[in-house]
Amino acid sequence: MMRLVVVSNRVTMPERGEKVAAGGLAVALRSALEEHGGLWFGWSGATKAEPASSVEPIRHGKVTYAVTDLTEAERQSYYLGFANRALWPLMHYRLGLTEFTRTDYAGYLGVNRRFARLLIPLLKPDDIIWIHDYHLIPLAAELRRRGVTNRIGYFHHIPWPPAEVFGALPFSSTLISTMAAYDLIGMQTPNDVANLISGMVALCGAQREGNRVRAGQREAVVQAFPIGIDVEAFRKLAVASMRAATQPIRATTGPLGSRKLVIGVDRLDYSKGIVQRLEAFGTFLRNHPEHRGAVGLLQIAPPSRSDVPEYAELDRMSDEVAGRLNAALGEFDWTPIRVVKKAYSRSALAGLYRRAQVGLVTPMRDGMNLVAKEYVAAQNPEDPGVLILSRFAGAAQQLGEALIVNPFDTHEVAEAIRTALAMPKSERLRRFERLYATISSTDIEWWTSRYLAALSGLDIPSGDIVPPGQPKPLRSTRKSSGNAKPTRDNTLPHASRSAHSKFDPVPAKALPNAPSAG
Ligand code: GDG
Repeated sequence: MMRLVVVSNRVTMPERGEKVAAGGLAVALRSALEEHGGLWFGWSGATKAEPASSVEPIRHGKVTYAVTDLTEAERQSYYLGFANRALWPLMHYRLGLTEFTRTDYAGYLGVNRRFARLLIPLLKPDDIIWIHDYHLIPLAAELRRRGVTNRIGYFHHIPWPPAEVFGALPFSSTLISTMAAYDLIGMQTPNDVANLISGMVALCGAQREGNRVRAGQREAVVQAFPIGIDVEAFRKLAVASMRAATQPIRATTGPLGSRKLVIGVDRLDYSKGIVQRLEAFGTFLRNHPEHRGAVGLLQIAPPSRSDVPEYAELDRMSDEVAGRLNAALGEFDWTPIRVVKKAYSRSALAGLYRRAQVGLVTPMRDGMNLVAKEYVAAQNPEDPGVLILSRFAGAAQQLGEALIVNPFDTHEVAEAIRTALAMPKSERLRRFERLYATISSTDIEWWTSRYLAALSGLDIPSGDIVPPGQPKPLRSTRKSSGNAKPTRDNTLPHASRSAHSKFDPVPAKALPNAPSAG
């Protein structure tokens, strides 16, 4: 049985009493690690003066945790700078918000190099390595450069934009070429798969065949694995929360009585379209005054990344827009919009979703959007609410029975709110049943086991590595990862050592050193 090694930007450590959100991605990863016994490596979330040159693994049950602190300069350049001010807006198609500096890029590459150096002594020959998200794009190339031949997979949680957008990033060709160091690249949607593959072809001269893409001496399979949630656990949480009538539920059911509730739940992030959503709700009330006093919007928006200036601006803007609309449209006994900027328990969220007649999920761009799936999971199957979903959320590609809207079109969103509130029960039931069937059959356990089956089941060919400068058509010698049999029990089939040990490491020159800062 191969050991699983998960690498993510942040690692939540049970020993430190850090809580993992129930039903979240961290829980799914932790249970996959517990299933097989495994190692979880990443940033502790803390900073200290000197960079560490080694890590002390800590065992907790069947999982070993290995975390490192960052220096404050690394946190600024790698995390706040390149990851959150350059890659995050760029990947969400927001070129106008993308802030690139060479210092940040150097810091990003530097942390990825240090992660590689720290991880290598902890690796065993048969480990399969699963790296998560945009903070760690060049990590596989750094590991290959140092001779690591293990199977390495990557999952990209956010969108991947077209080459025209990604290509605006300085050093984009170099960065995108490092993706070929992975054996399997998981994306949220087929659209992201197409953008990444065509970006690799356009920006670094990669060759493609179907969902395989080759750059330099390496070949990666790129495939969509839409992430899911723990549907059953979330459904139970919603039922229990309503029964217990916790304080947030009492507050929305008690004094509001028969008033209807529209709910939005998002990290306070410009990709989520919160300001545009508030405007759309205002338009709905202006255009349909018969609903005034009868329905309210509750927007839960816990602050995130408040060290980044664009987030502070969003914080201010959302207060301003909600204040203006409430002043113009509210009554002495009715406030149309409530924006609460704090995190609630998952149980409270689940109960509020179930209480709300409409789930308003209108990101301007989103990798998947788990809130959309949580809203469906939490509904009362006998009297379900209606999901309004942005066509620019990855979830829209699976959840076609939602009311699909363009979040840039305030009028369209306003009309969807009206339609949702007026929707007959028979139609709500019909839509809900299909949505629920979809999220149940593609839940988080399905996602984890399907990805790991694909990564561990890849039949990686050998002996056809093309020397640089001598392109040769790709041969279909690799078994498509799409054929890998999904396993419900997360068993990792044991791939033969010879299958992957024949890979040549990426030559040392493939990933240039960090650009000089400044
Ligand atoms: C990234 C991608 C992709 C929100 N407020 C509270 C709270 N939340 C929870 C939600 C949900 C999670 O946070 C947010 O997940 P999303 O998927 O909506 O968005 P991101 O955080 O941007 O996640 C995204 C995801 O990765 C997974 O691949 O879907 O596209 O951007 O679970 O419920 N949880 C609690 N209190 C809150 O106030 N407890």
